[in-house]
Amino acid sequence: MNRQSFSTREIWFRCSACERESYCGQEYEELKDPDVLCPYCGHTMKLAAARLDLHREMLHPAARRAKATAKPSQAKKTRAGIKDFRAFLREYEAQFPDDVFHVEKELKAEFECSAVAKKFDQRHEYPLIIFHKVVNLNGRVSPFRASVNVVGDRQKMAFALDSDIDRVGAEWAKRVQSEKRAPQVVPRKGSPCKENMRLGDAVNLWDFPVLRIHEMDPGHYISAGLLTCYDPEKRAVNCGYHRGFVVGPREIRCYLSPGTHNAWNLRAHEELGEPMKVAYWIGHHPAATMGAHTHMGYPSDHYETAGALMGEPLRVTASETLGDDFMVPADAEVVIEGIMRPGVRAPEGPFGEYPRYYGPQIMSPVMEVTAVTYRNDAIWDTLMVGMVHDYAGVQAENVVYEVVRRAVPQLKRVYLPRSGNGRFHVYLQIKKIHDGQPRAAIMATLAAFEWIKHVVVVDDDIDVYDDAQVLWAIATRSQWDRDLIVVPDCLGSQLDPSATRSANSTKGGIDATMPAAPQRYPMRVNVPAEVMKRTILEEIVSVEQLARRGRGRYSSLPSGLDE
Ligand SMILES: Cc1cc2nc3c(=O)[nH]c(=O)nc-3n(C[C@H](O)[C@H](O)[C@H](O)COP(=O)(O)O)c2cc1C
Ligand SMILES: [Mn+2]
Repeated sequence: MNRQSFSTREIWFRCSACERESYCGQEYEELKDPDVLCPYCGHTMKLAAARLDLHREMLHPAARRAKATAKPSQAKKTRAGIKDFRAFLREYEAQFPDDVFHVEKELKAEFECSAVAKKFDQRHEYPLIIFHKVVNLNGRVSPFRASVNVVGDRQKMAFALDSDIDRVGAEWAKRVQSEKRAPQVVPRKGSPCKENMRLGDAVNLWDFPVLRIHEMDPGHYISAGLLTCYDPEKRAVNCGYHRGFVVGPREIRCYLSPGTHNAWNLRAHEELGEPMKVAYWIGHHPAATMGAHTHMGYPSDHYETAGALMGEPLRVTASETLGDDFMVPADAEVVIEGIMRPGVRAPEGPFGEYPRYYGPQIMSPVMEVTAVTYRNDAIWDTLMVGMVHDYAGVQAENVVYEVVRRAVPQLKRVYLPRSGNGRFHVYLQIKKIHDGQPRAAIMATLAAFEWIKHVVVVDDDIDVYDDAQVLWAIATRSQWDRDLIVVPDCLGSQLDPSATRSANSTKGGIDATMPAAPQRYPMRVNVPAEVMKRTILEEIVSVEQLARRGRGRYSSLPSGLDE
C-alpha cells in the first residue's frame, strides 16, 4: 500500500508545540514549503516538519485510544424469593417510584385504558401503569387489576435482567447461548396459578379486564399472552405472543402468522387430524416472558430459555384439562387452557398492529377454552401493540447481535429504534478496521431477521440510541452511489403496508461510516470539554425563563393526528 491509496482529502499534521493533531487542505501540496497554523495553540510551523505519515501511523498505531464509555448499571444485583410478576412490580417500583402510575379512577376496558397509555405515548413516555378499577365486558368493575407497559422501555427490561439499558439485548443473547436451564416441575397443589380455577362452562373470560385498544379493533384482545403448545413429534414446548380476540366467554380467535412455530405446530396437528392443545399464560416476571419469547430454531424448548434469562429454572406445573404432560408456568398470574380443532377458522381482526397501522381481518384458528386458572388478586397484563414500545426491538437485538458478531467481531451495539417500530430499522455501531466491514454487517443483518428492512452502520462516536445522530451520520458520512445496498424481493413482514401481499419487501443498508484508519476524516466540531464542564447554564441565565421554554419540538400535523 502506498500513500496514494489513502483517499483522505486533507493533509494531517501534529503540532510541534502542543502535539495535537489537525489538518490543512490538499491545496497546500501546491505551495512551496508552506507554513501551517495549529488551531489549538496558535503555533506556526513548517508543514513538512509536522506532517503525519498516515502509512506509518497504520503500522505503528498511536497508543492513544478513546476509552469506551460504559453506562452505569441501572439494576440492583440482589433479589430474594421467586421471580414472578408481583416480585418484579414491587422491586421495580421501589427502584423507580416515579415510573409507576396507579390509576384508581374507574375506567372502561373499552378504549379508556388505552387512551391513558396513548397520552403517555404522545409524550414519548412509557411508564408502567396499574389500573385498579377497570369496568370489564360484563359492565362491572373487574375484580382484577390491569397493567400495561411492563416491558414498555429498555429500563424495565434491563432491570428485569439485572443488566443495563445499553447491554440488555446482548445480555439476552449471551444467556440464551450459554445458560439454558431445564424447568422445575412442581405439584399442582400449592402452585400459585392454581389458587383459583374455573372449568368448562364456568369459564367467563369477560370477568377479566381484557382491553379494547384501538378504534377499529373488533373487540377485546389478549396481547400479552404467551400462547404455548407442543410439536407432535419431539414434544418441544413452544411459546410466542399471539394476539387473541376474545369473542365470547370461552372463545378466543388467535392470529398465528405463517412463519411462526405455533403455526407450524398447528399445521402438524392438522395433518394428523388431531386437535392441538394450547394454553395462554399471562403475567410473569419479564425475565420469564422475555426468555420464553426467544426466537430460535424449530423445534426448541422455550421453557429452557425462560430459565436462562431468569437465572433459575422456570417453575412449571401440569395443566388442569390438557393432561399431565402439558406444563404451564406455576407462578403465572393467569393461565387459559383450551384446544384448537383441525381446520376450524373464523374472522379475526382488523387489529392495531406493531407498524402502527391496522392489520387486516383474516381467518384465524379458534381456541375453545377448557379451563382458566389464576392467582388470588390476579393482575391482567396487556402489551400496547400498535403504540410505541421497546419490546420488539430488544427481542430482535439479541438475535442480530449474535449473527452479526460472527461476521464483524468489531460490532459494538445493535439498536432497533422506536422510529422503525422496533422492527424495520436497525442501527449497528461498529469500530471498523476495514472498509468492507459495514457491507458484511449489512448482509448478515438482513439475513438474520425477516422483519428488518433498513440497516444503517455507523462508527462508535455516534450514539445509536439517538435517531438524530444516526441521520447526521447518513448526512455527512455516506455517498449513496458507493454506500447504499439495495436488495429487492426479500421476505419481509406481512404487516408492513408497503410490502406486497405475499410479504415481498425491498431491503437495504447504508454504510454511514468514515473511512477506516489510517485514513483520516474531518473532525467533528466541539467546544473544549473542560469549558463545557464548568459552564452551568442555570448560573448564567434565568432558571425561570429556561423552565418556561418549550423543548423545541415542531409539529406540522393538525392536533389529533399527531401520534
Ligand atoms: C407484542 C407482540 C405481539 C405479537 N403478536 C403476534 C401475533 O398476534 N401473531 C403472530 O403470529 N406473531 C405475533 N408476534 C410475533 C411472535 O410472537 C414472534 O414471532 C415469536 O418469536 C414467535 O414464536 P416462535 O419463534 O416460536 O415462532 C408478536 C410479537 C410481539 C412482541
Ligand atoms: Mn419457537
